[in-house]
Amino acid sequence: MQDPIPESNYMINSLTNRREELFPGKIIEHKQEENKFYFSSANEVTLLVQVLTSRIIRFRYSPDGYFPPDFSYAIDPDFKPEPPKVEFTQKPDSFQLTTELVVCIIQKEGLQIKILDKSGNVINEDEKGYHWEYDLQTGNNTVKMSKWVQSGEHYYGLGDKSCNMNLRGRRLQNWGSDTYGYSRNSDPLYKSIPFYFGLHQKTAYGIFFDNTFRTYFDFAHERSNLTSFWAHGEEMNYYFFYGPGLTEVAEQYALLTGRSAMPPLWALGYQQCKWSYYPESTFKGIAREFRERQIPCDALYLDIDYMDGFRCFTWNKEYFPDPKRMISELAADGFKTVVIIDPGIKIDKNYRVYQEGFQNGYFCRRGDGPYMKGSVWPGLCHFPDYTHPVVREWWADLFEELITVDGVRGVWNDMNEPAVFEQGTFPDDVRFDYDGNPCSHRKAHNIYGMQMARATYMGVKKFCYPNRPLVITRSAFSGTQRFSSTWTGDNVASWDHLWMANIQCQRLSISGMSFVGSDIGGFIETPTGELYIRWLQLGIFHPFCRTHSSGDHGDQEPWSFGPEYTLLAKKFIELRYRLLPYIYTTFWQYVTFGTPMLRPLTFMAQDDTETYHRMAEFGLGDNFLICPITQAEVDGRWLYLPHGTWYYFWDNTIYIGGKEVWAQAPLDRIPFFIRAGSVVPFYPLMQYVGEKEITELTLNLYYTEGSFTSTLYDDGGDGYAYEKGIFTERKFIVTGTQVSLTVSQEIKGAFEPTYTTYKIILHGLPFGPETIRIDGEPLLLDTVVDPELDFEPESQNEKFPVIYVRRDFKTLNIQGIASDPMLPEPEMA
Ligand code: MIG
Repeated sequence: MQDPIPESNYMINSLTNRREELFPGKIIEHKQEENKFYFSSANEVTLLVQVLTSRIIRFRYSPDGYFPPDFSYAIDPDFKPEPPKVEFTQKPDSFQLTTELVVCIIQKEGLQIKILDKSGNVINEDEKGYHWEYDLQTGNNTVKMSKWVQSGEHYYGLGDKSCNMNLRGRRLQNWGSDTYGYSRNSDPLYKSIPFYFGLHQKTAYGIFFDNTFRTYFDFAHERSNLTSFWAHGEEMNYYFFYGPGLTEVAEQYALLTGRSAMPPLWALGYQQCKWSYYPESTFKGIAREFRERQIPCDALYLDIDYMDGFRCFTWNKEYFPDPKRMISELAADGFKTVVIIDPGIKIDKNYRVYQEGFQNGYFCRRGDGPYMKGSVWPGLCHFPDYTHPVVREWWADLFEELITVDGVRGVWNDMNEPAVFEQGTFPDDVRFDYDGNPCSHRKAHNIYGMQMARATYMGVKKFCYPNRPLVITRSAFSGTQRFSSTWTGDNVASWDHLWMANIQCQRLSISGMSFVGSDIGGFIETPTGELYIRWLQLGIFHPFCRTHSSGDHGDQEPWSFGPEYTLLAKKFIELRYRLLPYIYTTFWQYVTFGTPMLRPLTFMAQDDTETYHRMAEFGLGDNFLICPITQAEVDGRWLYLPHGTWYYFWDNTIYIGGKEVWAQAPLDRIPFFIRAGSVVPFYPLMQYVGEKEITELTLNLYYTEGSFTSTLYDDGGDGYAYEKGIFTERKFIVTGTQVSLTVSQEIKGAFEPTYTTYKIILHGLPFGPETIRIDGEPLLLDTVVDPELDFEPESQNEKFPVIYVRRDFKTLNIQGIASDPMLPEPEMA
């Protein structure tokens, strides 16, 4: 059905299609139920303001005084905050709700909202505020919200967008789409995350518009002083989050929409994929090559050709005669096998999954009754209605054999926008259960992929137990992070796409989905060796690290580009494995606090307005700053270092941040900085997670003057004991002066790691160590030995002192004499 509203036109309707905009009248009634405040207008509009916490406020509007059942796929069912203290007051023209952190003013005439902080600064303010249009064709309201742009305001977020980080001046929409070979500014893409950040006067807030219809966001695009958002149905229902930090806003959003569980550690290793590796000899050949070349790798993927005629949950027995044997042989060599599963179920009377779905009514139906048909890889298919709880249970159980018999360890969900050949997606009239709130595709489209990933997660989790599951999905809605990791879809082997991969992953990370990566090297076409290496250098700093490409375009394994590039690929994948304990700790912070793992520069230095238009630089966790090279044939780049003192990882040059610096980065380096004062844990080199028992953990300590605290989380890397508190959180508090260095360790938790010793490598010490004490006991100087090279030859770290200490030490104290000529003077850049 054609929507008569020109999609590009919101506030200014075209004259021919003009519909009446409707507005609330004056508030004539109000009531309070605990933390819920209802305001009703003379024309029956009702506003429900629900104060969830001192910094999260929900606004829900009904045009006719009636609220449908309160149901959302996005909100984490475990989010049940204690209602906060709210003070309610009435003024002649307005009502006022005051929490510990914000003041919310509701205008009596028109219901406009204004939110201020406690110092009286306006954080967010409605222009027209809530208004709507009635659509005779669909019976839906187009629900709208308009807000003033504050002076100097910038906008970020919205999940999967390939445009510049800062969204001011743009109009974007959410309608999950299969966008093969998309480009910079293509919109919409695969995922729908209707959540944005506003930042002005160095203060941040966020808005999550919890509406699954096609949504639009206009950030001062149509009118330079207005930001608006609207949807083609359902309610105006949004959440306001107060920061004042951008990171705090991201954490509030993650509290509300939920957090991921800890992944199995192997899922943070390097993963290799291809459309497609088959038959068995090819697949195993790839595995053999990794081990022969000693390039670490944990997971190998089977794309659609492993199936029998693309029928989900079957095997092509010609290519893979004995999957169970093959997968267990690979497992013996440390490889986990991940398989793709699409939503389209082939219409085939002799196919069990089809039969079960057909007989039980599990497939989506057209408005007039018959099952919906659409063509995808297997030919004509029906599609499960994952919005029905019984269908999700059925779907989850379909994984039993793949996992418990065949030994598959992870599942990859694709085509779940949902994508249909020729038509793009389902027709609008297709019906969904929507967990007991029946609706059409207009409403269910954007959460279809999420509910598929959810059902898949239920199954993979159940059958992998006691191991942890891995699910990866292409489509997603807000909250999908509770079930799945994700990737950025069908990108292209081009420098521009490398640039985009950086922006998209950062943006997904601040939008609740940190477990994210791109197809390293590009999915479509073939990268040059140089592009592949530059991409891999970025990819090892993304939480999800996988090379994937389409088979029509040549080989794309780490060794596909010639010996010189193979060496470089090996070096960077090795670095990934050394960094695993740091990345795992960062993942735990994300799981526990909702903190984005990838942090845009502005999130690292919100007080520094220089950062507001920069986007290439990003943080991974608390202590790293990375900036990829996205240009051919360069030896380095200019980048902006946030304030503070930083070590250049490759040569330990010390840089002072708060300015642009040049990072020398020929093809064997990526600009990678470590914050002074950090303690960065390194694993010994492994070919896959769990290859060796770790008996000694390396801690790279980067001297700082003053004090800095780093975290190390450990829980053994799999299983669920961590949920019962069997993990350790270690804090290293580093305090340096010109002639001394103290490290205190605070340990929380009951997990016993396998390592009993730390090997501490001291970087940038400005003095020669004279005496060393560990918990008061002297440690003989001769324990200070030349370390073996712990990572890179060019770091000259054979000159750095190394100390071996027992794992659970409390205080390490090093006293020195200033400027030992034996040690290199830190070079200042
Ligand atoms: O129509 O399964 O994005 O990663 O290799 C293409 C084949 C279907 C799209 C995915 C891609 C995958 C491919 N799929």
